[in-house]
Amino acid sequence: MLQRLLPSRPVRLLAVVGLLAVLAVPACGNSESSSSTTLPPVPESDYVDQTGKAEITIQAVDNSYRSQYTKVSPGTKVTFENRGRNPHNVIAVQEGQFTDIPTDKFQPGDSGTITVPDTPGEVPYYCSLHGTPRAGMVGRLLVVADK
Ligand SMILES: [Cu+2]
Repeated sequence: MLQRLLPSRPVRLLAVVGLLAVLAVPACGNSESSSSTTLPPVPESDYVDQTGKAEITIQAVDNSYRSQYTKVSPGTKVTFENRGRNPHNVIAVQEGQFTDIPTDKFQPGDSGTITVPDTPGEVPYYCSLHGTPRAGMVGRLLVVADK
């Protein structure tokens, strides 16, 4: 009787340790994924005000956008001009907010036009050759409703 009970103790201990490990892993994974999708905030005073215009221009140089942060009205057409010596591109961080300007159409001297959404909000973009969605060659449009 005693010999049949003894082996079950270490087995039960292993089961408890295994359960704790399973519970701990998803908690770590969730906090990492949520922080990587949140962009650093940009104060509204950092934005160049270009509201009330149907069309504006933003330059891409090596390696940044000028202006980097631009406030626009809904539906504005934004023309990006590559004034640098290197190829660049303009990629929407949130896929589908506008049609990306690909590298093969944004060589030095090229320009491409996007239309910002009709709804107020932030429209972050970046150059995938010289940045990531969060850092490097990044820019942001702030769409604000007309008064
Ligand atoms: Cu670039």
